[in-house]
Amino acid sequence: MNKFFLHLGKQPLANNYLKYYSKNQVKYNLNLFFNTKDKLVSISKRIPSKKMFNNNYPYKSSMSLTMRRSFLDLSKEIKKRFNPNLILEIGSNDGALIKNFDKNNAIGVEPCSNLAKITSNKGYKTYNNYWNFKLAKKLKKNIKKIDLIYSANTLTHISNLNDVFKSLAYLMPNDGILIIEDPSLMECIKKVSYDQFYNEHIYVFSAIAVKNLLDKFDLELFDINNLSTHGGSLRYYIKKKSNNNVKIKSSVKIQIKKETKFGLNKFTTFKKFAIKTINSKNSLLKLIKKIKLNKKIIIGYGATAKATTVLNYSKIDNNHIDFFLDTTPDKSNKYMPGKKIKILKYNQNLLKGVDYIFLGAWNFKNEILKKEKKFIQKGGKFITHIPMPKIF
Ligand code: DWN
Repeated sequence: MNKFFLHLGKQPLANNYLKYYSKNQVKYNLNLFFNTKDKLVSISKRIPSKKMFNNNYPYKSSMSLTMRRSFLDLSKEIKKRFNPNLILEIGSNDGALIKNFDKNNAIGVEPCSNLAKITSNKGYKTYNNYWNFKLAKKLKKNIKKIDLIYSANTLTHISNLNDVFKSLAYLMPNDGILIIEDPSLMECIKKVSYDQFYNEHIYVFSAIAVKNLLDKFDLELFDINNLSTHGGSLRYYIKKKSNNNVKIKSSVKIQIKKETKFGLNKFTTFKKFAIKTINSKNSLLKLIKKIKLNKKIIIGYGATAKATTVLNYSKIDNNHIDFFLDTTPDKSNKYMPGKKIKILKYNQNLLKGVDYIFLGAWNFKNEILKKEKKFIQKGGKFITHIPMPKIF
């Protein structure tokens, strides 16, 4: 049974950065639910994938040093630990992971054609498709053996999880390895990062929910790593239940025990999160309004999908934030979704005269603080809403 716990207002498509501001940009109700049976947390409104992931998806994983490093480290681990002949990445984006593999050893699947083009132009076989059973069948027919399947921040974007995991189990050989990586529900709740929810993020997974899903397809977890990326993520290592050659590590039991103790299997946890979220929204707006009373300049840093949720939910607009800075070329000179706040191409000179930076990309706080030492030395301050709104 799906139980409602939070309404995050009306939200535009989180990555729909418009060239010309329109106050009529389409918005959808963003409501969060907890399923008492399978323990999955999801949003209710499902937008057709084609509306979100098409030929002009702006987000590129390679835009941050943190993510480039994380993918490089993972590629080293995969080679050392599993030594696969062929890996398949679902949601290969701009190739931040597969570029660390030889062209003959890695294949991408990417529904956004602008991104798929990047990896195929570099010589990587890239299927410009959505992940589904039809594609899994095609791959099984065309490719001899895929030893390892990897997918980061992608499966949570696909509505039909039964089809997702059925397709994965079908394509995996008996000794195959599946690694998936997504924001951790426990970290999201702990940090009150309600901004992990937007129309693209249909689910935010816990290990408990992933285990329940895998059970249905005779798959099982054999290791879990906690990562600091995207505000705290989990990397799940999965095998077929019939494969007894891989040992199940204690990390699996430990994570599930931690999550159960924290209450991720209980609806009351999400009711408490909803109250904290409402308080966070109110105090962020109050904090920003107080700063503006003193005629100070606030800008945003990192025009993230997460920031779209925060701005539209907290009713923050161009009276509060002058502009956003972002390094992504496809976001430059466009407007934050749902808001008349312009995004400018990152240039350190644009920080002159700025008093406060609102951290849209709070998940890259360390990387950004390192880069903006000058701003800090000159007395510049940051605003964050994670875990609670504050200035630092
Ligand atoms: O799942 C998803 C995740 C992985 O990426 C997507 N559905 C969409 C996207 O979400 P996001 O926009 O919240 O992701 P990020 O990775 O937090 O976005 C960071 C943004 O900040 C990028 O647009 C790049 C920008 N940035 C910047 O301008 N300067 C980032 C850093 C580190 C910087 O120094």
